Amino acid sequence: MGQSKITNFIALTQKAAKKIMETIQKDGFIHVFSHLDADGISAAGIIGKALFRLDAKFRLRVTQWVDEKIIDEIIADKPQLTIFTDFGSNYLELLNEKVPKSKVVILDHHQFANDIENDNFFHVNPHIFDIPGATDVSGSGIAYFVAKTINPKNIDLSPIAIVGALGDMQDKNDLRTLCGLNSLIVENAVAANLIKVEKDLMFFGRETRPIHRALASSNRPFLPGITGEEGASAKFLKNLDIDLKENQRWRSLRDLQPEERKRLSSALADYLLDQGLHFEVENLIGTIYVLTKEEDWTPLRDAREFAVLLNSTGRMDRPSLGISICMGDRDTSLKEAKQILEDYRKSINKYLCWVKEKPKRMKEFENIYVIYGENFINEKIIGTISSILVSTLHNLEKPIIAFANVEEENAAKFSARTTGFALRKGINLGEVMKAASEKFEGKGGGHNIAAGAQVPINQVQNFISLVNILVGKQLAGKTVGSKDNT
Ligand SMILES: [Mn+2]
Repeated sequence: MGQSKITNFIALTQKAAKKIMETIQKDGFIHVFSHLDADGISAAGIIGKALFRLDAKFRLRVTQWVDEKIIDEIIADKPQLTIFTDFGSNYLELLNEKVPKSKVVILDHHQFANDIENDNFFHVNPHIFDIPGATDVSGSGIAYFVAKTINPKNIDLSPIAIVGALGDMQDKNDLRTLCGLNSLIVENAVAANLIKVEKDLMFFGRETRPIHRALASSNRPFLPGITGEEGASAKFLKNLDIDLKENQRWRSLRDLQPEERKRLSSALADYLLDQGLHFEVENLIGTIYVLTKEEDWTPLRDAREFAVLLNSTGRMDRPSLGISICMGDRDTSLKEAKQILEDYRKSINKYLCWVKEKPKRMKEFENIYVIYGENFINEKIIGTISSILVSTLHNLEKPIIAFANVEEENAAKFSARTTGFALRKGINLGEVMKAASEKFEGKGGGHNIAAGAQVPINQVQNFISLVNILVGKQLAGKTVGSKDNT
């Protein structure tokens, strides 16, 4: 990444920071809107804390998207400033029409249509400088750069920006290390003794899950015979002389001695090689971000576990708990959030059982699998369900498309996921979702491996048929573009 790009990007964050400070000096009221995933909640927490420290008058709201209702609210309340974090760039046109440009700050990292006039907004987005917003900086990262300009003390929020980036899965690099602008945030956090960076086994639940459960719940790497089999997993560990418990308490991966860690890593590598899964070996070890000021064995100590906790508060309609934790509450909010995380896991399990209960709920088409979540699966959780199910499919070449209805909007929300295997065969779900949804008065897009779309409920069957056809085209080696949706 070029140095001038970074310099220009940072200059723009400083311009946004200045706008925010000017508003506060005039005692203006500020509305903050943020996205409800882990990154959006982190971003809201960072901006919230920065505003709180300035004694600003402000209000935070977390939503799934920006819509007419939010715009109407801004028009009616006339706040002196509205800040959008982790979304907003794709609503420039809508905002442009109705809200004075000088009263809007957008801190977003999503791709946006570049034919849209954005000069007069305080619009901070890495794509303006050709910095990749999917890997180099997240919504919370941008919020962090702004907060740091407002007050150097806000460097203590750098771990939250790292949590947000990991929540958005920006670690798609060798050894799952954060790169680009994200690595500048990591440098800040390490220098302030708030983050410790380690290389270790990548199984989820490093602080909170018993080791045998961490191994058994792993989909990446997928361990045939161990994934989904806690008993087999415990036996595997016992054969390596690794104790599952210490002083009555279950040991987690963080508790392994260096010697045990080595033994387990090489045994797992051998195991994968024996199964012919040599490509999974590289997924065993990765970069771990430890929040050193957080308590041991809590979900806040490991940045990826922290992100999952935040995500659950958003998905379960309790984002204010996540925001409070980001702003520093380690008391009641944390206690409640832990319960929410449990409830979230239970509802995911409930949905997974529901899908498996009847064949008509998950149908196999020629090129795709479709999950009919309709009115049963919560639309805020549908993405999680497809992410989990995609790794359990018999045919790795077929993407999974899950949908839930959003009755009040008369829309069906689709979440599409596929595998690295299918990507190598030419699948790009972002292109499929965009082309197919636009054909039926919807909207969609995203990444090659994970994408989404929204279409009117009465177009669901047509949309599914077209997705099936377009995926078939990609598997046959053809590209799918916007003109390709007939
Ligand atoms: Mn984001």
